[in-house]
Amino acid sequence: MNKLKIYIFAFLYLGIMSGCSFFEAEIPEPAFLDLKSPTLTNNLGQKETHNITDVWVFQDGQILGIFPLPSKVPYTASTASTTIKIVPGIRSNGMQDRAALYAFYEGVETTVSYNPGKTIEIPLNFGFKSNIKIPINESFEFENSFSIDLDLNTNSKLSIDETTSSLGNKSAVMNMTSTTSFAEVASTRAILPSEISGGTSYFEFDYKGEGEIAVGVIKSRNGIFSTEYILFVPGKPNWNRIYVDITDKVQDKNFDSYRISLAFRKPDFALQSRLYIDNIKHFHF
Ligand SMILES: [Ca+2]
Ligand SMILES: [Ca+2]
Repeated sequence: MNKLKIYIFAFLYLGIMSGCSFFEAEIPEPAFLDLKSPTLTNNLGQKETHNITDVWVFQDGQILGIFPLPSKVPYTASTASTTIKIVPGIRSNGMQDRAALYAFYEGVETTVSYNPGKTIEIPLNFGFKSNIKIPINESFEFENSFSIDLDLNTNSKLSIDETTSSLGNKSAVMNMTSTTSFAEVASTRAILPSEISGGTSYFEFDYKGEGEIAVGVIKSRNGIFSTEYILFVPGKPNWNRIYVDITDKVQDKNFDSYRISLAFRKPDFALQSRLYIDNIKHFHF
């Protein structure tokens, strides 16, 4: 071992024995952002249901990280104040490992002072971006815009329900029995390629009940219809919101128009089951 190496080892050893105080002196004490449950309000000022699970936190344009809610986020600054931007995040297609910054929700931005050791609460009141399109927006309060019957069985249809809802007073229910164990509906609204500027496209809704809901896109091209299912969503006992990424299915615009299709399937073991849906929204730019 030569002399230089011995010096380096001695230096590191002293550093460890002294608790690395010469390193610690370089690290400023953090302050904290206290982030609690978020709210989501639409452009008419009405509360919306959401499933914002985490936030993407930026400080002066640099990402601090992705944090599950609620969280206490540490930050330091070399100036007396710093700009914090908080962007809502969701789990795309309901998958825990697919954290996505949600392009349709507006984040919050604020300037906070940097007081080491102190905690500042930032209320997370999110909204919708102003430049988004919402071609389908259905809470089943006044009508049912998923009334096209694709399965051709008149006994199965989505009907309005007033016993439960995630938003407002009503939802839609698919009642399934041994003779109606599968049902398929589509949106009355058809979306044209000319309506789409490009970029991300999502379909989201609240659901609960027993069975499975499949979400698909039904495209019309030269008078021929084709349906492609994207995601199969198992029912849950309590209301849950899911975000379905349909960007890949619609961005190439290889259709004259498309609708959203929903298929419902009864669990094999059940004689009868119900699946409820509410607050359906389809977003694109
Ligand atoms: Ca409703
Ligand atoms: Ca039917």
